[in-house]
Amino acid sequence: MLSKKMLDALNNQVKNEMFSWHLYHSMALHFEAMNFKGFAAWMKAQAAEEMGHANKFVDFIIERGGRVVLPALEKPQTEWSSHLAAFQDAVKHEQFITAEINKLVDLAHAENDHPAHYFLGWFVSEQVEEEASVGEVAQKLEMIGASSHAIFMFDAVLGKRGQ
Ligand code: OFO
Repeated sequence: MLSKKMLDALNNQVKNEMFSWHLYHSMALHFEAMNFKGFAAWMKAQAAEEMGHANKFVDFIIERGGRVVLPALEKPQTEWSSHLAAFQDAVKHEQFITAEINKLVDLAHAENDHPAHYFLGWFVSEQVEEEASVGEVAQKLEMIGASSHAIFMFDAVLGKRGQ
């Protein structure tokens, strides 16, 4: 059985992961609007992963006998000044999510909740990968700078994600 504190914190993480989906979907639609199909496909794949994360939390809460309460989601940003600006926001967002996961781990420890602690281990590793993947794209965009030729080539590369 989950403690009330743990249940509320896990429900809050469902909200965080759903907002990640919302934000990355919004970025995908921004790229779609500019006809950068590769950037859009990359972000759609990222958004789909986020809904997968939210569902992992949902399933865990249900398995532990808790009640999932779906949240209202904040309206995400809809436009970015550049490809780099969008990915820099994604990096900041992943750093925020990492901090939230770390807080959950601390809470699981404080509540002596071993199943939650074990469950959250997957997310601790996943956040290393999440920060690395958005960080890698942001770093490459920094190197590309204002070269539109390179951006078009990179669009084709990013479109291969998940193929
Ligand atoms: Fe769910 O890892 Fe990104 O936000």
